[in-house]
Amino acid sequence: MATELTVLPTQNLEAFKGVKKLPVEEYFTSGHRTCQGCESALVMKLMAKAAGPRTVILGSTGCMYVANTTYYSTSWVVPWMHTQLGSSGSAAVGTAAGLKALMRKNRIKQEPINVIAFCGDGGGADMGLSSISAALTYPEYNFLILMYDNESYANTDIQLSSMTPYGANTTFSPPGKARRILHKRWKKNMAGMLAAGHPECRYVATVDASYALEMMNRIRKALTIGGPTFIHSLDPCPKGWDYDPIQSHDLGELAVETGVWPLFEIEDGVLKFYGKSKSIAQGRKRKPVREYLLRQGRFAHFTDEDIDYFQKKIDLMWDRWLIPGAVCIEMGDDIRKQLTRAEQEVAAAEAKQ
Ligand SMILES: Cc1ncc(C[n+]2csc(CCOP(=O)(O)OP(=O)(O)O)c2C)c(N)n1
Ligand code: SF4
Repeated sequence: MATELTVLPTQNLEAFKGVKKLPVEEYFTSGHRTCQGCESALVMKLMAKAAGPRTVILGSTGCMYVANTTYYSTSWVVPWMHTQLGSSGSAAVGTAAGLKALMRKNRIKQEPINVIAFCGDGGGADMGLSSISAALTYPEYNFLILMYDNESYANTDIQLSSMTPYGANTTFSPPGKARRILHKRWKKNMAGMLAAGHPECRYVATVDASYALEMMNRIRKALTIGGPTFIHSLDPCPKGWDYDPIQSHDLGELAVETGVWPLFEIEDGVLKFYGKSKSIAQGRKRKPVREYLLRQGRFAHFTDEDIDYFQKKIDLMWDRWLIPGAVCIEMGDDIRKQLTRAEQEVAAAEAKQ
């Protein structure tokens, strides 16, 4: 007889205590054809290691599909399925619902199985945004959507996406004589937007594979918390960002140290910075963005004026946003006054006691 299952339990994936204590098993292994120094491939490897063997992975079209899975060969050791560009959200819900139905009908063993759907920034922040948004409204299914962000449509030769940084040289925005900067839009705030707009989503985080342990532990936390969850990773891409592959790790660190990429997690509506971003939020000096930008060929056409503009935008985020990286809203004067009044009232009440 069929057994009723409402919300499936999740695996209890405790945080890894240190790199020396990591399991040796790999679930995304050799044989893929990504570029040397590809951080997105590293994200796949760390993600699979963090999730462990009882995991189903769904991959949206992009470098991490095309370069990792050729007919009759794959680097995935766990079950894996390709899904259309823009469908990571629907694939995640469909798979989680399918597993639940099979367990309810006793067609497969009842056990917690991780469902992870990944997508690139083109497939996630552009084409697949509506499907991800819809997926994050289903509290009854456990899944993680991971958006690996190499800041372009890398697989089809580095086209501009809504995650491409201001001014970058892409095949859609080459610097020219008439217009040095062709792409003038600022990068979309994906993690903050999804966290703010989806009350059923219990966990949202930003990660960076240069901080591998911290990244894996964010994945483990998302999978343990359960329900619909979302993680956004920033991935240096030697081909699209135009640098020597040996620099990938350094660039990942520089993105955080310059404040360009704040590391944070939002668990049940509570936001915390972590890693180096925590110390930056507490006052640690940020490195100049110049150090990050000028190591990448895609910004080689930048003048001092362009670098200053970029720096000012990053400063604005840290100085004026309600929460740097997450909530791009400033408090209006009225709210500020109200807060000051409330603080004064609390201080006065405390003084009376
Ligand atoms: C609907 C659709 N349009 C276009 C393509 C061609 N295409 C394949 S991969 C890709 C780029 C995907 O970019 P992104 O999601 O950022 O992943 P990345 O390639 O950067 O890893 C495109 C446009 C496709 N497969 N499907
Ligand atoms: S183009 Fe970029 S994302 Fe794609 S495989 Fe190469 S390094 Fe990785």
